[in-house]
Amino acid sequence: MLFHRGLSRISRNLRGSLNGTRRLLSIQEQNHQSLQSHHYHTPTGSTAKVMRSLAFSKGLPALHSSRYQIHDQSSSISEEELDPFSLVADELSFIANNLRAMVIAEVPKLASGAEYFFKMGVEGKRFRPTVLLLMSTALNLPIPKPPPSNDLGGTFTADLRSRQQRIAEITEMIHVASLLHDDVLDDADTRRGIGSLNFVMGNKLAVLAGDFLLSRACVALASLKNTEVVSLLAKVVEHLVTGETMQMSTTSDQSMEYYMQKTYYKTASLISNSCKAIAILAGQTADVAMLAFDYGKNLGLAFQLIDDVLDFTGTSASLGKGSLSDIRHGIVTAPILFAMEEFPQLRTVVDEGFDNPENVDIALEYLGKSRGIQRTRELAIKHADLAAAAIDSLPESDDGEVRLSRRALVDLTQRVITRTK
Ligand code: GRG
Repeated sequence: MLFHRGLSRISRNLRGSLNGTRRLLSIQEQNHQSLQSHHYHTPTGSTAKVMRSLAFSKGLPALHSSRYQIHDQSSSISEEELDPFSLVADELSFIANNLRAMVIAEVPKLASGAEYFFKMGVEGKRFRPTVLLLMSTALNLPIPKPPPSNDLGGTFTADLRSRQQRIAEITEMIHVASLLHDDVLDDADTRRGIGSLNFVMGNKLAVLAGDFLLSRACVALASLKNTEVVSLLAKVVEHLVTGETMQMSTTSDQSMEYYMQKTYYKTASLISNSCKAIAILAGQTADVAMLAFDYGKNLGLAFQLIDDVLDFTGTSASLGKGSLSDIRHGIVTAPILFAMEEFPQLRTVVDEGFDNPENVDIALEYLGKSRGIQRTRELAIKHADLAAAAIDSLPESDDGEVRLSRRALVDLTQRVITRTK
């Protein structure tokens, strides 16, 4: 029902922007900067393929900063503004209600801990469910072999959307569980503009509430009866723990490669594997599933790289305006790692650690003289472009909703790199 309302909203939007005869979506490549490539251990086969196809068909090093235009035969008109979040607004509130229902617990204290970040007004940006719902529509393609309907206990298409919505719910629950545990580890006192759960109700309850959310996510996951999807999301939890541990282990191996691997585990694994799960539930081919994975992985990496810039700059462009929370916690991120490449003497400061506030000031001074912030932004743009390229490599579709959702996913890659909070 909600889905159908969502679809008619999409159709209305689409009629406005795609009305007329045959149209061609094309990429206007803008960014002509050659960016350094980094290798880290994720299944990057199709990303590499996408990069190669870009190189041959569109000419590297031009990376598409995804300024799309619709060519209406001879004329060319810019597309109207698209709000990815409003395309799935109805479904997002449906999911928010489901989440509140899923975290009801026997013991009142546990219930109030578990529901803490699902209450109205503290739901966060709902970035992950938005991506997953858009991906569900973007992959609404004919499939080679739909599973027999009795495997799922209902008709395939009607059930598919609710199974994909469940992935969005599970993903959000795992995300919130990890935030609760992260705040305990960081001894944080705020989250999403309110007191963090550990600050308000203590560490013990925050850990238990995180465990409880994780267990409810597991129950929901098991109900999907798809072992491949269960394996993907179980792996994500392992990645979250691995990433968090890599971040807290002070190591002399403060390299860009280590940082990107940690970032994949901590931030990008959840969204990339969830995107893949959406494709698998739809019965899509391995190639399509890998493109969905690549989109999520690169979007997640771009998201975190910008997060790391904003930690230094905040909403303004000037250094030191951010919360400086990472560096004060001794966490070395991309801007400092790039600055270290230009000023090797910065390594001594990094190796000493940042318990001494003077070291924070020295590091900021080097960072200001370096291209660290700029190179981090460039790397984020590179990953945002790879995410957009993964969407462009999906099998073509004439379906209006599919095309609009793909545009929205590409639009999100731009929002991620231009965001200021
Ligand atoms: C209990 C599953 C589980 C894991 C425990 C602590 C830990 C292991 C993992 C921490 C992973 C973590 C907190 C990664 C941070 C990812 C990140 C960038 C969060 C910020 O995401 P936003 O900005 O948050 O989307 P909102 O508040 O908008 O949802």
